[in-house]
Amino acid sequence: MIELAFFALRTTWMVVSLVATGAWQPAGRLAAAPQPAPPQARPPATFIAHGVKDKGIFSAFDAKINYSIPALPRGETRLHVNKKARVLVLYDRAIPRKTYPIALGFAPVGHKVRQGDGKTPEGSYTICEKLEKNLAPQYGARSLRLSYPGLVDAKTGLASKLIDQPTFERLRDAHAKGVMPPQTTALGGSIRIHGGGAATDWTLGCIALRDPDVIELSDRVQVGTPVVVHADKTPDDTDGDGIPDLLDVLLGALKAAANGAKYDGRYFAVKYPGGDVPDGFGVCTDVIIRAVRNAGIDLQKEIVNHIRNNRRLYPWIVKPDTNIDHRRVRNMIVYFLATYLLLDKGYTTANRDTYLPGDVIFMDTLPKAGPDHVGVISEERDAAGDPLVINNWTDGYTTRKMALLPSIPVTHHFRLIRK
Ligand SMILES: [Ca+2]
Repeated sequence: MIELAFFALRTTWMVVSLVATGAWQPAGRLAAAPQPAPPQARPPATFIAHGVKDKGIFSAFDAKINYSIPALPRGETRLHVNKKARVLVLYDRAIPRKTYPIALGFAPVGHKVRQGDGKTPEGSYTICEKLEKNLAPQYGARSLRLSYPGLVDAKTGLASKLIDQPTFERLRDAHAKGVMPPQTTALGGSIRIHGGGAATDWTLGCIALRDPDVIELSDRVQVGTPVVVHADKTPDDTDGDGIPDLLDVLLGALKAAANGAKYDGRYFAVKYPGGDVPDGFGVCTDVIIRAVRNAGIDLQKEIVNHIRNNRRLYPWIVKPDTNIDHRRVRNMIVYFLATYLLLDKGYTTANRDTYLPGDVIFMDTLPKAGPDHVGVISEERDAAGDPLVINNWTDGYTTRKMALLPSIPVTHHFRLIRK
């Protein structure tokens, strides 16, 4: 195996230091109306530490996975809520950075139509008020009020005679001015993202988070931040668990590191499709295969099909082999170049902030011999500020985070966004 020779050489060459390393919405009711206290229940065990139930690999490690996110550029974030999956996704521009578990109202299915219906509105809104202190206790640690009723809601309410023309005009004018729309019409109001807990659907139509989550979230949004609430979809979510693919890859890599597979370059016969070497073993490419599989994408099948349909791109393959072809760096990089967004071909202190958790990098561990190693950028940085790389280095190592940058040259930096 080509990789065997490379890794054996790498072991001797390696001189770098490797650090293992309902809210309370009164739902249109008057604020003075009786308000139930938030439940005391804690999130059930099915919620993993980072928050959202992840459909994917190595579920035994779900509860151990957690990560925090840095401060994000002000005014660039946006939120997406998937009601069915009970997931809120925080984006920095187009890039998902974290998911949070949420709770909804007592009637969680369907768009909010009128006050008191217990539903959470679906549509495009913005945050129109942000409160950090002196909150009613049921809001928990923070309150981010949404611009409900929106213009679409107002038009629908007018058409169905829920509201009259003057009320419609007050709503319309508020949206034209970009101020908080009237909150006490028949359409309901006071719809917020707030704290208080996410274990069960307990609000009157708001979106409730755990307090530590809503504090982190509130620090990264402002009045005017867009919020899209969807009934049952998250964009770019191949496996439909509500977690965008890019974050699923990061979580998969973190779980692979928690699993700590021992480096083992042997040839394994594996099933096809969906094949994997035994959980306790793997090489560098298996980290990527497992991480991407956490998004519901089978790189074995993808690469095997790509080889079948593009033999000229793989002239070194005489006889395709579903057991091993997808596990070779040389083949994986051809597939990645044809499929995913290549951001750059080198790592420097100048571009390191473009290296985001979940990005996949190919490396040249033997000087100028070409890419022979691959890993996933982690959420953690070393003392020098360089991101640690989740990888399976070579014989004697296990899958783990390591300080490879900037010592090991990066040949290709990919983000797993399809071209
Ligand atoms: Ca997903």
